[in-house]
Amino acid sequence: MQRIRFVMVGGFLGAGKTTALARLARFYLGRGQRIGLVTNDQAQNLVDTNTFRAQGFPVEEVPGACFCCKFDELMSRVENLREAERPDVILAEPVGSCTDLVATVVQPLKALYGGRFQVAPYPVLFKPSHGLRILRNEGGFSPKAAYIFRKQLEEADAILINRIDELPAAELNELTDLVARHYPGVPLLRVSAKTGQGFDALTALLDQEGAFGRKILDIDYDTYAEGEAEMGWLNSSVHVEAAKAFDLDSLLWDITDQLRGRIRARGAEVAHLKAIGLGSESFGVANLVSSSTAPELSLPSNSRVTEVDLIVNARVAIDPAVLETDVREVVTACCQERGAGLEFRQTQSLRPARPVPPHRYAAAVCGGGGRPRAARRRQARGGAGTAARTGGGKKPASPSYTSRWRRSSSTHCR
Ligand SMILES: Nc1nc2c(ncn2[C@@H]2O[C@H](COP(=O)(O)OP(=O)(O)OP(=O)(O)O)[C@@H](O)[C@H]2O)c(=O)[nH]1
Ligand SMILES: [Mg+2]
Repeated sequence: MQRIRFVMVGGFLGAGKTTALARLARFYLGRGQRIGLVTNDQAQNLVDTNTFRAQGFPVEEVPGACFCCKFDELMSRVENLREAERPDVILAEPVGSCTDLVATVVQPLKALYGGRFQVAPYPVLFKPSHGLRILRNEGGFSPKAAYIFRKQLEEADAILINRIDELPAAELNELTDLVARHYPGVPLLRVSAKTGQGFDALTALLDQEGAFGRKILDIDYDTYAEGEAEMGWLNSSVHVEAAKAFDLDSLLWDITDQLRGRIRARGAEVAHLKAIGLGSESFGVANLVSSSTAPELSLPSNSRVTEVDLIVNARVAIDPAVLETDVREVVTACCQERGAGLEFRQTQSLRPARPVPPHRYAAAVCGGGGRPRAARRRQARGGAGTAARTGGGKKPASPSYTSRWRRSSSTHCR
């Protein structure tokens, strides 16, 4: 049986993962390969799933927690895609606040499903709007959220500085130097998920075989969990109807822009705020990737509608109850301005729960299967069996639990 290529692209909230994966999906389709996409989120009703689906891509989603905590569900969604689409390539988008994916997703894939999947190198997109401030030590986010941002880059096989289509040359050069200094030896690509610049190099990198997906993090799950929990998370679905047609793009833009105003007035930082409007024959997407940048219509619908299903996803460093009030009030006001009635159908607002991955490999497995060397060594001594595979999210029971991770993180495959 031909093994399926598994391509996962990481990066912080709003870094450009969905945009990059849609571009990669088109690339693989153009090369005559079949594809399937898997999205992931802390809650139901994902803008990204609908964005992929509206573009005609086969997509499955894993809601409720990150891939690392839902590894078995990820595999069952991939199995659905395998049965329905017979894909050559699976493209996976993890939650942007998630890290430690090499130990909790890439390694289990190689160890437990190595006969079915070939895992591509794991690239991580660098988000300039927050990343520049974080690497300059100017803040941008709280220290704990910045910790997640840095850890995401630390486990990358390649770092992709995104948005080069709009970055001033001086900023791009500074970023290139900063990334090279903080992550020495890591391949660095400059790309634009929007225009496709740098994607020849990226697709060539993703085709490579070798010792990839092996950077097991030395990570403190307390800091990681606290950093994630600083984020207010909201997913809301709303049905909107009006007697007279209204411009869908202006509704989406107004919602993101007015929310930006409210959030800025509260002094809170936006990680990513996005809204999709799904009409019967058209769709549009608006995004806001930080409190200090302008909203953007990333996929304009160029249409007028009388009926639309709206999904709003917001990830903001703010109390989720406050975020929910703001979203409800702004969406209601924007719809009423257009003479439209609305019904909030489903809303979830939360702080992400502590990640508790069912599989965590403390050492890299070799190629497409087998057990980590550390586990083999312990078994040979009649020790703790598969001790190298541990529940990563559980609070360390003793200092030795953490130090075992740390010690074995440098274990290499033979
Ligand atoms: N100018 C520019 N905008 C980009 C680029 N890549 C992504 N964007 C924009 O950045 C915003 C966020 O992009 P997404 O692809 O949704 O980011 P994401 O990483 O999937 O976000 P989450 O799933 O929320 O973590 C959208 O408005 C995109 O159009 C790029 O290369 N250049
Ligand atoms: Mg996305």
